[in-house]
Amino acid sequence: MRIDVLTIFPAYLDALDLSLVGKARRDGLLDLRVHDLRDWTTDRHRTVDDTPFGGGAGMVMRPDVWGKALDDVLAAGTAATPAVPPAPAPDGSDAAPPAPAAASPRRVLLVPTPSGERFTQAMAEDLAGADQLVLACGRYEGIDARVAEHYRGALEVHEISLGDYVLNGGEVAALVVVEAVARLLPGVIGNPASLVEESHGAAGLLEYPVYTKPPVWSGLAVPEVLTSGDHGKVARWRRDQALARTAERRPDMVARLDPEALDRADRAV
Ligand code: 6GU
Repeated sequence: MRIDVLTIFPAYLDALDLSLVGKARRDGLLDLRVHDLRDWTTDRHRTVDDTPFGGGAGMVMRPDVWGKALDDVLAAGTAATPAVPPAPAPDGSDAAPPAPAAASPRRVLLVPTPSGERFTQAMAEDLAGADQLVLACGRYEGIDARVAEHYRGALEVHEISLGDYVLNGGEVAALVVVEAVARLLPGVIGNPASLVEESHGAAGLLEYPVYTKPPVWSGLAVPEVLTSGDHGKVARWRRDQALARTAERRPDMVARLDPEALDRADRAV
């Protein structure tokens, strides 16, 4: 997968050299490029913003600068993921059967904004299937609304929000999206089993509490069932804990559970 991040603060994304995402990049599983939006300005002051039409506080990011930047990174992404398979050798020496026509690459423009739709694990899972993600990080009062409108004609565009609070720009959201998506790419997480039981996974529940050594710490013992060796009992205890925790912390998630997916023991919790 290719991911392009456009920002006026490229250093914000330096953290993506670290940990699993950094390793995925070095292993060639993720082609992540961070660009300075000001590289597409043409004036001496490298201006990216201007005053809002209609008046009001703050500044708005100019659509012309964004348009040039986005056209360039989208064109580069198209070149990197050809829609048409390479032609066979002209002399027909390549005896291999013709490759099936490749599907056209799926490119998605993501615009982080507190007025966007909420970014979720389901969205991360969907985006992990794309060929190219472009994250357009706005600052100030946001990006001129014509930018999202213009690109909606040519590709998938999602304005996304992390939650109900206001940040100063889209960079933190770009970090969040890259990490949430990259860890789902094949080969990024050494043991894919660790993706199965996590919070916001298929079960629709928060994860159960976890424990490791020492068995007693600060006067607190690990729940006995976990050291019993009874795998059936452990599984039931974890399911109960996940249900109780979700009911307590996220009643909205319980309301969305499929009743068919609950068994009698679940209902007793
Ligand atoms: Cl994606 N951007 C900004 N600026 N603030 C936010 C947000 C995004 N999500 C929650 N608050």
